[in-house]
Amino acid sequence: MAEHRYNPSMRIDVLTLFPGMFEGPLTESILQRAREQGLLDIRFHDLRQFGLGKYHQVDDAPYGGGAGMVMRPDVLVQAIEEVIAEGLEGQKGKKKMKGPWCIYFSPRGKKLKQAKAERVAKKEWLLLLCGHYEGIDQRVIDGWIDEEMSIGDYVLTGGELPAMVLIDAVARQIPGVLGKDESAEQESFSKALGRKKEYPHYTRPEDFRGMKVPPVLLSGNHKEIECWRQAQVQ
Ligand code: 4G1
Repeated sequence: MAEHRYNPSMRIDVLTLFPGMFEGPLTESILQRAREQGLLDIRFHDLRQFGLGKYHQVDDAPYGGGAGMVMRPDVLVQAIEEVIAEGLEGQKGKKKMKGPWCIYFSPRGKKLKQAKAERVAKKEWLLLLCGHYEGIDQRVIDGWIDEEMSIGDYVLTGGELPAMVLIDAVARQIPGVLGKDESAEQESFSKALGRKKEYPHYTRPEDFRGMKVPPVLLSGNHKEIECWRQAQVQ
């Protein structure tokens, strides 16, 4: 019997100089299962392949001087446009899809929060651009990027880890990616406690090296347990 369940899935194209960095985190556990189930279609594109000349140059010195290198706009836009064209090509015959929502990870972007992850999860196609060196030419951001996003205030070597953080946060919002139990837990969690902090967790054994589980959690009184947890997140 055909189960009556719609099958929303998300396509994510990642443009990066280091596609190998994504291998571990996205091929294990929940994300790998989601990819195998066809809920997540993630493709990596090596920016080096779009580089110029014999050495596939992707960066150049900054106008105005200063340290470091900047990623060239011609290389980046060539890559962006090819990836979009290829994606639209693959859609022929199927449902018409808008172009991707293009995100560039940068310390100048707005900070990623849960509400943002939930909004981004509603898109059906994301293009994630990972910067390196000092970043990318501003004209790419002005002309091709829909959203500049940061994961926090610290110095990183590139946008790959931020991209993985976003993929993880977004993927678990896609219906079917989490198991029934996991998503039920998530729902009751957000209903009862809002999107605040988590409460402390305990599991067996009840007494671990003299450290006891708070008695209220063993009481079986769901009202009181809820009350205790609520108090812990304030
Ligand atoms: C100035 C941090 C530079 C860094 C000030 C969070 C950081 C992308 C992020 C940098 C990056 C601060 C992020 C810095 C990031 C181009 C490639 C920029 C690496 C780059 C606070 C290096 N969230 N950093 N510059 O880290 O991409 O998304």
